[in-house]
Amino acid sequence: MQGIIIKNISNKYTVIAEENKYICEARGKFRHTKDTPLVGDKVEFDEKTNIIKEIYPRINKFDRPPVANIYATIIVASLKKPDLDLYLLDKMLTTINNKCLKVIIMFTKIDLCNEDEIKQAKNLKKYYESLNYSVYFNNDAKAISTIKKELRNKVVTLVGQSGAGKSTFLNKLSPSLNIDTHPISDALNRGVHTTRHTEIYDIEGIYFVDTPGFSALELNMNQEELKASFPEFNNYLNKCKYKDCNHDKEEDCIIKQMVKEKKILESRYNNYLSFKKEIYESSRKLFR
Ligand SMILES: Nc1nc2c(ncn2[C@@H]2O[C@H](COP(=O)(O)OP(=O)(O)O)[C@@H](O)[C@H]2O)c(=O)[nH]1
Ligand SMILES: [Mg+2]
Ligand SMILES: [Zn+2]
Repeated sequence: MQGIIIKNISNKYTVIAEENKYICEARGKFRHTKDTPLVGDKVEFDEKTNIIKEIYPRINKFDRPPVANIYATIIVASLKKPDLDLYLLDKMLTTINNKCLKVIIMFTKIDLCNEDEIKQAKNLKKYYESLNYSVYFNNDAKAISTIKKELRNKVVTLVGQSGAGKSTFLNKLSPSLNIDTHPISDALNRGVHTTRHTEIYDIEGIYFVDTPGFSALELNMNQEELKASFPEFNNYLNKCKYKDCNHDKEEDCIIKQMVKEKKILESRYNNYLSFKKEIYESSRKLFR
């Protein structure tokens, strides 16, 4: 039988298959291959002995939290309360990089914006869409139904600052859920996250990974990977004076030129420079 692992507590795997749950174990061959099953894995198991026999090839694998096959990440970013933080948004995009097949940006609280801010938000939507991300506003009912259709039967994760509107979004997907939502002040006062096990919840046929660990944003990459995580740079591959241009202090850099011409968003470029510095500094720490 085929199923998806939705929970792992002390190597007792809860597998969901045709709406039923089975508590399975992995024995024998997985001990030798080091390749132990992960939450998110699609597996073949014996429904009589409850033994996992096979792990299907993964589309990706994350270490913290340990989870596999995340098809999409939904980034919830509020425009107000808390104010839009483009550094954080770009950092999340870079961290996710190309690991997921799909990235969705969900802007919230446009109802709290003034006219100028709405205009700016719409321009941002267009820009990020040009980078091949799906971008929606959370008050768009059509967006909710599109997302429901697109993510059906997929493993999905939801990230974003505390107070951004993640719980509110889940309630919109499935009104019967009734998850607690908190104004920011409350959210901040709820204390530190306690570590929990990773678990997947089926919400309207979408498998949401509940992942406290995903809030730790580490730029675990080298400078080349950083560059590659900015899709807008790829449009100008090899057009700088130096083939391995870092688009920083170099002269005749097409990327800097495009920022001047407003073809590349200045905030994106500045965030790129910040990430570049952060990666450089953490690598220096490593070798000290
Ligand atoms: N005005 C407005 N408030 C919202 C919106 N989305 C969420 N909120 C409010 O923002 C607060 C934080 O939302 P919540 O879903 O708990 O955020 P979470 O911490 O990301 O789960 C709550 O008081 C929500 O009612 C929105 O689109 N507009
Ligand atoms: Mg919440
Ligand atoms: Zn350059």
